[in-house]
Amino acid sequence: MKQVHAEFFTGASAPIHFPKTEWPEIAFVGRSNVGKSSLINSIVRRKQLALTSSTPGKTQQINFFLVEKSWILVDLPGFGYASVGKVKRLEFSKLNYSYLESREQLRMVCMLIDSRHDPSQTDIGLIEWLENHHIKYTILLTKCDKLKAGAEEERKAQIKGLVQYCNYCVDILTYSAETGLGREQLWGIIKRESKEHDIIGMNVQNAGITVHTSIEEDIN
Ligand SMILES: Nc1nc2c(ncn2[C@@H]2O[C@H](COP(=O)(O)OP(=O)(O)OP(=O)(O)O)[C@@H](O)[C@H]2O)c(=O)[nH]1
Ligand SMILES: [Mg+2]
Repeated sequence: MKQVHAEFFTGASAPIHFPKTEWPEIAFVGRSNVGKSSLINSIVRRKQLALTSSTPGKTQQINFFLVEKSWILVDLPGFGYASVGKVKRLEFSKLNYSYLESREQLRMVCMLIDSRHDPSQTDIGLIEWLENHHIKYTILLTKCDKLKAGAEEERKAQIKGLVQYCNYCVDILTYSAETGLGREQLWGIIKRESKEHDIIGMNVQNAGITVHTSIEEDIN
């Protein structure tokens, strides 16, 4: 399988630091420790591109990773984890919402939910927020390798019921960053959603470099 080129592009702890680029972006949101950074690493087949930790609250700024010099994976801090303290928690959530509300190049959100548990109020609130803001999202049920056989389908059916009247849910995937379950499907969705807009063959200016986007190519 072709090696995926991915590199850290920049980090932002305030909206003023969001990069002024035009590459399409796919953002990863969800509760702290749900597996956002691990999932990003699994997509690009790297162990430590995005830093992960068993202690919640690892990602403390919005990190932008440029993939194949043509689109960006965006790793957001986790929502709603009490141990980082109330002030930090509010700071992260303000930063996250200002990114999600304002980012024109955002093509789709990957909304992560821990497959081992019922969706929390935070998860449901996020889905409602994305719906109200007309932002497309794919739900990824994470850590499926930790479930007993068959349980992932039960969880998927439960989430399907939850979003049955939703308009912006693109798909629901079971995922494991450990085994790679769901990776190929997610690639397909990301490719399609990134392509659906005005970027094919467009020259994108960034930091003095002209990049010819080539997402027609299979990025796997
Ligand atoms: N078994 C298993 N463990 C996982 C999986 N994905 C993540 N983990 C573990 O879950 C923990 C949290 O993963 P992270 O990727 O750091 O989670 P995060 O959502 O980025 O967390 P914050 O940055 O704190 O918001 C780490 O110990 C990972 O090794 C998975 O698919 N399977
Ligand atoms: Mg993280």
